[in-house]
Amino acid sequence: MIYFVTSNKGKFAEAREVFEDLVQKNIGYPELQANTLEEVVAFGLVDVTARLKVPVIIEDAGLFIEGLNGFPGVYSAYVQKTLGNPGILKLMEGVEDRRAYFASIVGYAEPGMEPVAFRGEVWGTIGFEARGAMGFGYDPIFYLGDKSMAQVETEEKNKMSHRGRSMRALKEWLDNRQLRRN
Ligand code: ITT
Repeated sequence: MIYFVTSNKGKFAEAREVFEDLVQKNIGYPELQANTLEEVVAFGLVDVTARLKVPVIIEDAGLFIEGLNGFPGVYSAYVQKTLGNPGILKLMEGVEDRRAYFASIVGYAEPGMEPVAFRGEVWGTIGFEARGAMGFGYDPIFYLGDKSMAQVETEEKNKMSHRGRSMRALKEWLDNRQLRRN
């Protein structure tokens, strides 16, 4: 069994499709004001592993918009809460380069081992309007082709998403370690 320390139900539902034995723990951890998602995860894991003496996952994600020089990036959670998707669409008015990517860093640790981290990314574009009611956060304004990520089922989102990729990379690492031990 692995604990996923997160407050975000959407994240948990997606990760749960990759790891069947996952349990959500909404116990919080200090989010460092850092320049990279990797630093946030490394710092968070130190706190979480000090409290939970079991295998744990934490994950930090962000949306990076080319035409806004990578904004909201590490501020994605704060910006989603304050400006929201309407605010981002407004900021994008007149911005020509609408390419954007989501990044996800998943960190894993268990007692007696050095933590490991894996990155996943997906490129798309910021649409001109919000569409769809699935997913969460920035999904309604993030498009892959002519569909937003809020217009596809979790299973389909996972196939190409930043989180699907980072979680599968971790899963592969854990499976390979198991094979090496056998
Ligand atoms: P934690 O408790 O796990 O930290 P969180 O919701 O604060 O949950 P993040 O800091 O990693 O998660 O997320 C940054 C923001 O980006 C947040 O507002 C999310 O809603 C949004 N976000 C993350 N992953 C997303 C995804 O797959 N699709 C759309 N928005 C996403």
